[in-house]
Amino acid sequence: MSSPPDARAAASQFEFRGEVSAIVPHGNGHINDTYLVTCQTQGAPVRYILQHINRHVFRDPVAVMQNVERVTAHLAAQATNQHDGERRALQLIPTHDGRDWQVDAQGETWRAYRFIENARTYETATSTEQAFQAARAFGRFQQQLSTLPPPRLHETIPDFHNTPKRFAALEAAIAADVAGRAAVAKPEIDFARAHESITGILLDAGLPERITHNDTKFNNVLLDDKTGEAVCVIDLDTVMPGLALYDFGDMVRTTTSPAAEDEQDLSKVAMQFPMFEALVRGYLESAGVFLTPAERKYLAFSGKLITFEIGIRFLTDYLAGDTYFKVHRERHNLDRCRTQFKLVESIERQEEEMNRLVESLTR
Ligand code: ADP
Ligand code: GN1
Ligand code: MG
Repeated sequence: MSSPPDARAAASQFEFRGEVSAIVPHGNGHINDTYLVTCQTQGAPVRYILQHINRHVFRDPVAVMQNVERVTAHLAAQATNQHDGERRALQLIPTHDGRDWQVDAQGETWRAYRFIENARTYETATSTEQAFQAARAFGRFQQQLSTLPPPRLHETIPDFHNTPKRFAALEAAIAADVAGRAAVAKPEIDFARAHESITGILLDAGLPERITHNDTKFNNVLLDDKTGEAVCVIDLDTVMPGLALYDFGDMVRTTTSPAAEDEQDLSKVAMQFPMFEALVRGYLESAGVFLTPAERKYLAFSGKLITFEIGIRFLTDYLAGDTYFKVHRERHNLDRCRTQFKLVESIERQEEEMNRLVESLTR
């Protein structure tokens, strides 16, 4: 077993103001380790976010950080003349030797951001206004990055949203069944196989490549505590070339259902139509300026596809013995898979109506 990452040692390498007084784990991410760092200064305490990049998942942390440097700088440049500009883009804190990240003695990569105060993330959305805000912010994020100068961003995880490849990985995990779990997961495996035909639809639709976030979970946008406005899009490790619909699809997955991603009571999982409508309205308000007719046509479908895709990723990891996503209980990945597949069914039942709504809003 390797030792846990040493956050205290890592924190000592960054140009934080004042003395570090506390470092505590923060957030609910499945991949990286995030810490909230508090520093005592002569005035009010100052807070930072310190993150350790999971190099089992991100094989090239330097590529991740080069993308993050370019993306944060580009977004910050566009935020300068906006109200509240310094809260609108993540800001990296340099190390004592002037770098934007640090590699520690164990070869682990760390970075730090200014903590954006008076805002927070939520695991689930509770109002249409929240859904609207998130979608408009992720759409604006895509729009702002459409002017990022070359070169092309690194693909930090190749084929990240290649659903046919994700499906092939699932089949390989079923065949290997290394953890002896395929029998328990038979209903989910059957569900996945019954849906194989949808996996290639977006890739075959001839949609334009854009710069996309690729992890637009509702908990990856900070909402202002007072106004509820979306302040800042966070979690930039997977920003890379992709399809706009990967982002819209993941918003549908994480914003339209009132249930948590790992809810065990599946009766709580459902695609709520008013939330979908709010997402479409919010997204079109910002991304409407560049979306092509073909992209609009697949908005509803993308919700089904990305929900299915993350579902098969959870199922694959369950079968592989939980090596990718952090788990906190028995069958955690299977529970996550079940909520995704339940949501796919819910979307399927409403897909025609969702398409009609999109058509009426994009005419
Ligand atoms: P993960 O990849 O583990 O999901 P995130 O980058 O999303 O990591 O960060 C985890 C949580 O930390 C977020 O959900 C958010 O609540 C909080 N967070 C991250 N960055 C900031 C920041 N700059 N300011 C305030 N809160 C932040
Ligand atoms: C992971 O790191 P986090 O929790 O924001 C995953 C996403 C999944 C998500 C499912 C790099 O995101 O792709 O959609 O879990 N990130 C990576 O909740 O695999
Ligand atoms: Mg996150």
